[in-house]
Amino acid sequence: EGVQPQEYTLIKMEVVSPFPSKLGVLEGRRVFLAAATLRPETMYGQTNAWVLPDGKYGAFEISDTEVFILTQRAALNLAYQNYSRIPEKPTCLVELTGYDLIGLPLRSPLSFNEIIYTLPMLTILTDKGTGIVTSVPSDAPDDYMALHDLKSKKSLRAKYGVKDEWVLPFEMIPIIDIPEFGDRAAERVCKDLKIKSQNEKEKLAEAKKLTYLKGFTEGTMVAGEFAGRRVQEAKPLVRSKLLEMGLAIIYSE
Ligand code: A2H
Repeated sequence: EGVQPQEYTLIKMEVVSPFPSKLGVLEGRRVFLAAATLRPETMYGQTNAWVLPDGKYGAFEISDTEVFILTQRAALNLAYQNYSRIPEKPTCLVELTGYDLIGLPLRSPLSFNEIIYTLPMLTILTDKGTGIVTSVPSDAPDDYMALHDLKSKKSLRAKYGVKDEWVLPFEMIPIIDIPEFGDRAAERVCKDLKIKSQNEKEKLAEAKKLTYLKGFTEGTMVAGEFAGRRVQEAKPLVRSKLLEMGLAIIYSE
């Protein structure tokens, strides 16, 4: 972690019932995967959620009716930020691993895809954010490569029990146009840098730097309510909208 606190937007990705047996005790409540993002303006282009298969997660009571699935560490941070049924004390209703979450269908705020699925990503850090990431392959190089890996490798899907229909129908959605990179910047930069898989960490860090900076300073929205506006303008507008509608919360660490 850096010296400066990082402020994320936590996107409430709602788990669609009926729940699988592992989540049976949660039936009757509203259950969300809580994904930490720095790019709320890209939420129109979500294609899936990411979890770490071997990661440890829990389902924590946020209020009388709402449950968040995230890491214990993030639940504790949230409890200190006043998101817990019992003040400053996260209550875990069921312990889970990433494997338990793979395949869960979700309804996520602003997403053009009405239902998206929870899929494995092998490079998720459990000591950052919530350990849950929402995937926008048009604009995030990590998301693009992880989805590309799953789409192109049947054996990878088989290894993690990923069904074809959770992955193959989901195409990139153009959200932001960047003069130098076009409207699917992550794909363009991954191809330019000849990145082969999600495991090429150094190249992906480079790709992230390129797309993140250019996207913010030179990007224009091409989809959603703020189409035609600069990314710099749209970002706080989309964020406020999500917060006001109760579809997201602020999370700092
Ligand atoms: B971002 P920073 Cl479109 N492990 O959201 C790995 N990656 C994580 C994570 C974790 N535990 N928690 C969050 N992230 C990802 C959207 C996005 C993101 C776009 C483009 C770039 C981008 C959709 N995925 O991030 O190290 C989340 O992905 C590149 C910087 O705290 C989150 O924002 O700066 C970002 O990394 C936070 O990373």
